[in-house]
Amino acid sequence: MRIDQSIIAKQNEQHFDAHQKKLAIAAETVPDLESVIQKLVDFQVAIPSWALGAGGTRFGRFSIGGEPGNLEEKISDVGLLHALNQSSGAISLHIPWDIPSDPEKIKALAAEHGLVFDAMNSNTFQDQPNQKLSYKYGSLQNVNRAIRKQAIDHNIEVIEYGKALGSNSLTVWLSDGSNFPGQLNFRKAFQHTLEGLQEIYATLPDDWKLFVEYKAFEPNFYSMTVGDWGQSLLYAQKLGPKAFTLVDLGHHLPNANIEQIVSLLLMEGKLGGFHFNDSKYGDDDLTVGSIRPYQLFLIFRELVEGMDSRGMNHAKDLGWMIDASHNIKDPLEDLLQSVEAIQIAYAQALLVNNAEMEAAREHNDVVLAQELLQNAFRTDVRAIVAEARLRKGAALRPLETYRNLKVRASLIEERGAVSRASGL
Ligand SMILES: [Mn+2]
Repeated sequence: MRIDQSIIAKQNEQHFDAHQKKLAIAAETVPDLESVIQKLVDFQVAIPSWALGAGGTRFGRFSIGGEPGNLEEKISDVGLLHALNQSSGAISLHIPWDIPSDPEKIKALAAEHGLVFDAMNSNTFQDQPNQKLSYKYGSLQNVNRAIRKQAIDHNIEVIEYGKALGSNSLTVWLSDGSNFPGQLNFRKAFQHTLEGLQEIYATLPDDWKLFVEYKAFEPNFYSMTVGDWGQSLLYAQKLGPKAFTLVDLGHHLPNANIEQIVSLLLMEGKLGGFHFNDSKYGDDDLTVGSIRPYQLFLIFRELVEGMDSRGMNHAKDLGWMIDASHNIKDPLEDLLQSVEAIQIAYAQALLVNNAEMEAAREHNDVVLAQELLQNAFRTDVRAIVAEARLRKGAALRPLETYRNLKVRASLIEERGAVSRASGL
């Protein structure tokens, strides 16, 4: 299924007058409206291939119907999102779930949908059919050199697939760690992992980046070998200038101050990419902005301020991606909600006046500093985000348009009610 731009334009007609009125109100409160709109026009968020089907928990999985069954269908689903919001112009692949049998053909198909390939993801957290050696006791940290070598070779293979598709980054997330005290020598586990990452890093093309993603717990519950931003930063610093830390919002212990982490990583030039989701407890992988929208705003505020202080390009210099899972929602609806939540937080963060904020801080005016943040957070920027979409030929109301066009029903018609996406 494809959505033609003329259909979207037709859907937009009925909302156009109401939109203009809301935008005029927003224009009165936002001094630099055009610049905010332009930044939103430029901003793209990558969609992971594994978020397009229903996700499961340890207890069960409930198919949504019409899920993409192969890489071509996954690309087509991201194409649908991109047609609706013109802000999801990249797809992130996971190997071996998404091995492209004919990279040139896959690249051409993605281009037809206006998509490029974001970071490639390797997988050494589960055993594949016909795999020689098991990752039961870890991959790069493993005490067995042959197992480490297998994991290294896999990552190098993922880089090769990425090169063929025009990607330029590799995200390594390791489930390595231990479940019980005494199981691991922490220093040996770290050293083995570092040596493995060094071998992978050595094969990276010049214009590539290596993202080291950390996670506090799960699947291991006593220790994780890349457990927090300090460990990730340590690896990234030892690896070299092409290695960066990747922050996944769900990968922290409860109540961690993620905005402070982001600020310091940016200061060190070591923040590489971002995985958006939301959570109440742990790695819940819920819709972005559904639980803690103020935290999301505070993170974006540090991102914007930190990138500006280093003269970075908001749209290009960091990897922006959603990493979520959908147990009970239509994944495409969930992703439309997530992209919108990201754009809203980004737009609100752009409204904070840095000079006023710094002046308030210099005077220890705690109250004013808080007011400046909350005034921005409490500004309704939805019409501004919609205007950015409109200028790109996207839907004023993506979710409503998706429902009006009965996209899920068409996908079920096309692929069947029991189709199941590969992945998590
Ligand atoms: Mn992630």
